[in-house]
Amino acid sequence: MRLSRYFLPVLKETPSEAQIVSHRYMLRAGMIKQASAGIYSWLPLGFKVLRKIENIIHEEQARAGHIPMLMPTIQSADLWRESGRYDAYGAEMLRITDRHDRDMLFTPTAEELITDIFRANVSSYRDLPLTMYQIQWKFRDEIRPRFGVMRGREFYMKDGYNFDLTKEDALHAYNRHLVSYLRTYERMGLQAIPMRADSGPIGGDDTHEFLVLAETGESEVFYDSEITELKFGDREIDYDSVEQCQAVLEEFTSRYARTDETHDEALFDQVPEERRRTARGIEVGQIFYFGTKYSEAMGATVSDKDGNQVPVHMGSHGIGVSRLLGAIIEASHDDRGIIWPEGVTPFHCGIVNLKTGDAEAEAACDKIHAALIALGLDPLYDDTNERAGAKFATMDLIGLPWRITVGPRGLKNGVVELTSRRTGESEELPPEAAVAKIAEIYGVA
Ligand code: 5CA
Repeated sequence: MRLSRYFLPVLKETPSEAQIVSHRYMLRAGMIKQASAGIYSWLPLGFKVLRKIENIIHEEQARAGHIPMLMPTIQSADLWRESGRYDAYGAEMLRITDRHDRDMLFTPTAEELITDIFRANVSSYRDLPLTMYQIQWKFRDEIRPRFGVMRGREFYMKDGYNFDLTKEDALHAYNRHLVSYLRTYERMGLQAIPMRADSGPIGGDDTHEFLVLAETGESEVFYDSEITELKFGDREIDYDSVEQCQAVLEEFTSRYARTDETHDEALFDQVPEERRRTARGIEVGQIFYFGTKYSEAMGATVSDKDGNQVPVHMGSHGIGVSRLLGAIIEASHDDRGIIWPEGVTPFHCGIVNLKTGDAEAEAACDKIHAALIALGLDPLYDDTNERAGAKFATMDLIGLPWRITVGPRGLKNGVVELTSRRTGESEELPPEAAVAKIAEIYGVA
């Protein structure tokens, strides 16, 4: 993509309404624009990262055997009356009346609608287990929307729902989600720690939140520092294996890690003092097992092996897709801007032409640009007339992990410069070698 043809409305000034770094950088890098309180337009650069995050989630859900689908954002209140949540949800629910005076609402989550789909179509234990999920916009009329996409009113969420015959099966689904979430967040360059939490309006006894440690996090967290040394890495896992999923769950949840909602001082005191940590965290996901809460209320039953009608055991599993952009930036930035992890970067690398108008430099840039595209990569080529300093500042702000700098002086010696955004280190090498290195980094060599 040539920057001269792209839409990247970067801001020089720091917007005064933004209190935390991720919000400031998302506004300054031209990723989002507030439409009204807690509601944002996703400008091209922000939309690109949102899609990357979404794709990682889809890939990891497929790996775990979960089935994608899509439900509407506007739902009928009647379903929510069946579960009792129409009244219980309170002021956070945006209620709408249509032209026929029917009560509708903008979905804050979708346990009711998925349960309705299930009960209309599934009647036998033979069709279980079943896990379906969607990535869809949600609305919660938060009393204090703040920190940009971190606590929005409209936000993008992955919500998955499992249906199982027994509690045991449903707990396997819970464990499977925990494992797949560990992989999902690591692919985004994040360490998200599962912590025992409180279930709130979703209900149920078993629930873990996934927290990214960051000073600006809204939750206070207490944990054993050994937890931060755990990595899921690229281990192969059989998601159908109860034992394998259980083992990962135990490895990642046996040490003390809780949010302030469930913190237990006496238990925490049993952690060796030098390993006790109190910090703040951003909740980027939560998984729930709530048994038959919705299936009983809404009559979602199946016939078991003996022909008895039994309510199914369920859980739901959420990822804050739009919040993740903020969380990743909080975890990965410096005083010049964002530093995107390779897994979610909006463009794979930047190309900066130090001397626009110089025929040789332009030809070299064009060639690098074309070579990267031919490899299936997505570079951003700054072909504008800005000064070199301004071009670097923009590249640093928008946080592309790699930059190739092309100038007449280097070209005389047959080299361009390849710079890492994270370390700031540069090396000089021939243009073809720079392209080959980028290809290798992204695994397309
Ligand atoms: N039905 C369940 C699981 S699908 C559910 O709604 N869970 S939740 O309430 O925990 O939301 C899932 C995730 O959405 C949260 O972990 C959080 O990362 C994100 N989220 C929740 N509220 C907001 C908000 N106001 N703005 C941005 N993200 C949010």
